[in-house]
Amino acid sequence: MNNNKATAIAHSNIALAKYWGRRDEKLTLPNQSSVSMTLDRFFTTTTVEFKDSLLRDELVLNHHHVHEGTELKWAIDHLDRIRTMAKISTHAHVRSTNNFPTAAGLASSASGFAALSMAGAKAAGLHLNEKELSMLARQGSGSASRSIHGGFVRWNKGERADGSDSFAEQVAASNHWPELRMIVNILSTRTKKWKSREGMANTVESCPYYPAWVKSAEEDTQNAVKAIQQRDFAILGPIVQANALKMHATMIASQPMMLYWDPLTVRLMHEIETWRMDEGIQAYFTMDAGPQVKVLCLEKDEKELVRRLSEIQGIHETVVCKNGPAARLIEEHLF
Ligand code: 2P0
Repeated sequence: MNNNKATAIAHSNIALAKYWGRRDEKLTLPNQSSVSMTLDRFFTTTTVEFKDSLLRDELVLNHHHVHEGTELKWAIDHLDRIRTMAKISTHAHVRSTNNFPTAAGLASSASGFAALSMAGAKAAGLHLNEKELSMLARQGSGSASRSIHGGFVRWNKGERADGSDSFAEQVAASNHWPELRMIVNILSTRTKKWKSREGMANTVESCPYYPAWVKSAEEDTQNAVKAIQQRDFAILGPIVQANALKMHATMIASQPMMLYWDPLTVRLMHEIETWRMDEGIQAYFTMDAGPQVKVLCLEKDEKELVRRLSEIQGIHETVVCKNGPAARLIEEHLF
């Protein structure tokens, strides 16, 4: 094989209207469409090399060799998908680094599987278009389907059983809304209690509100896309916050309950709500499968929000993100 080594960078994304629940576990087919904003400041860099001399796949994640566990299994499963598509059986050496904490609800699997898909496909000699890459990334991790693109991205749930219509598409470019900000507050860097796919399965199975969430989430995605395209913050903000709360309501009402929030998460929710209701600071919160609070706002309120957040004890780090670019191949390899 020639050119059997490739490196890609993919950015993480935060869903503005979220995905929670699969209709097909194996193919990662969601019960609802979702829409996200790709972030400029959080990304994964991954190098993949297929080598005849390797007896097994090797994974180095954030400078540590991974010898066992779910991360290794998921990476090998994904390499198997790539090998099947490329009709090869060669093992690979994979090195991947995140510039942010892994698995703490900051969408590391989104950027991780998007980067692995792009670098892996290229290293295996495949020539995939964006749609094919998105469908490949989706099978590694649902949200990764969205991290193939920059800007604002909708993942269409699709209808077909084989998943051929379930892929992500850009709905607005990364320069479409330069004033929009996502302020990411890292409250805890410990690994989340429930991996998303287990958590979703638990919700689908046990939450009595799940069907209502699915219906409502689909409408939220449609309305959020319209608001993004019209750059209408007064419409988008409330949809984003309410959508996150509805998703968390289904998590909390599952058996066993899944409460991803820390006390500080709840404190920030109160603060942001008060700042907006009482003082007119246009900010809305969203949380994923972890305690971190992400604040959606416009440039005009960014400085004041960052100042206020810096006065709250217990926040490890506050990172102001803008809309970020698409996944891409780069020439500098990690090894
Ligand atoms: C999202 N999340 O839309 C939702 C909101 C978390 C909460 O997608 O099981 O790592 O690999 O498909 O993509 C995180 O779950 O889950 C996620 P899998 P993924 O961003």
